[in-house]
Amino acid sequence: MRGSLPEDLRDVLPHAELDVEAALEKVRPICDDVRHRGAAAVRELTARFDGVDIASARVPAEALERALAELGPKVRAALEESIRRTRLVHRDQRRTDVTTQVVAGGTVTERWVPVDRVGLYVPGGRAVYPSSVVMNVVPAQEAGVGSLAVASPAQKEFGGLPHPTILAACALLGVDEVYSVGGAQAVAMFAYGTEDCAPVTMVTGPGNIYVAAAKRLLKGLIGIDSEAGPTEIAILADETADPVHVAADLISQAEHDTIAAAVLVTTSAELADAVEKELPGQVSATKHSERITEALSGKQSGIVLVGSIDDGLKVVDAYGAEHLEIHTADAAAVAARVRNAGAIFVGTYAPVSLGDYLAGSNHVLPTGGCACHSSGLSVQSFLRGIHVVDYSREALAGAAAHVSVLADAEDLPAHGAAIRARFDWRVPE
Ligand code: HSO
Ligand code: ZN
Repeated sequence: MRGSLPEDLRDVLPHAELDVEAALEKVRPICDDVRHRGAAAVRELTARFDGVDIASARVPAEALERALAELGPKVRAALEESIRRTRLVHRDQRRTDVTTQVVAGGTVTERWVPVDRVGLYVPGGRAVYPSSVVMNVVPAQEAGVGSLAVASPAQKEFGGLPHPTILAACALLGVDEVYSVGGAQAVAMFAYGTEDCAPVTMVTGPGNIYVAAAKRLLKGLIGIDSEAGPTEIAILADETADPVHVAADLISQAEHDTIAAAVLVTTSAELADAVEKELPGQVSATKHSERITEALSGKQSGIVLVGSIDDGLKVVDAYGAEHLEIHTADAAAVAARVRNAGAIFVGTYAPVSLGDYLAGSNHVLPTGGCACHSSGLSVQSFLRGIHVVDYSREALAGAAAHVSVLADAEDLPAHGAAIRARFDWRVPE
């Protein structure tokens, strides 16, 4: 697909759509069942959906130790380096409390407090991503969350345990509370708690449409991160871009899903031609070529030719991609002008694959245009900023008249009275 810049930018670059609303009806009875029957419901639902009989949902400590002992040394070294770099970046995201002296004797402090307990969902099946365990656990730990549990679907081929690489990643991160439960029932188990699992205050992590629906349904009772949709890569490029790198990066994210979006926005018709020529060879040489071909030919993927980098920036800002790569002359300066993206990758040596595993950045990012209003997962996601108000008698006296006036203006006289009660029921001079 090719096109030039249309009038209404919202019509360009359609995002893949997930009908989470439709899944809500299926998920509601599952969540209710877990709410009312606890662990027994979790066990039955696991037998029904995953075809495995689990005596207990809790993964024993020995299974975690065994998975770590059996993890290949190269994967272990790579995961350790990923954890180290991700920790470096997220440690710098910690917040310090700030106290503002509003008037003499009157301060407001913003105190940053981590949520008490987090449940992290890790998908099973086709998407076994130990890297996502790192990207969810590290920010929670660096935020100071005291209690962290992981749930991942029971796998028949692993005797009802989650995938061993997931278990090994948990062990490397020091997470010892792991459950072999997947789907909506895992989110419900976290939200309501069962005999096996204490309730959590927040659930994060990607999952299929039923996991997303359960998170939407139970939001409010629990906090959630943003709903993860199919992955997206947009590349803004000019004639200086290398078509081999551009094609490889489009393919790398198309590899995730048949409905993944890969979009090239370029000022150069020559580059567009070269990328189109380059793609088939690279696609057929790679393992998941069928999935990738479907993703690249879907209506959510394509090439947009623009007349200038300014127009290109308008397009990528309207799109708000989960991942945005900049392959242009003076890429850093162009990147600095981008307003909407989940994460920005500057120049040819910062591909999205680096960010997926080892840049130190987080790969849990807003999709479906949510980058226009939301951020990726970070330490901040697990913190609450609590205002602590501390006023002396004199400082309150100085505010009393204004409070009374505003309270009366809102027809809430008891608000003003609560102040006057401290000053013999009069507004202090
Ligand atoms: N690109 C994915 C994350 C991921 N890639 C995990 C590889 N493993 C969504 O940001
Ligand atoms: Zn990826």
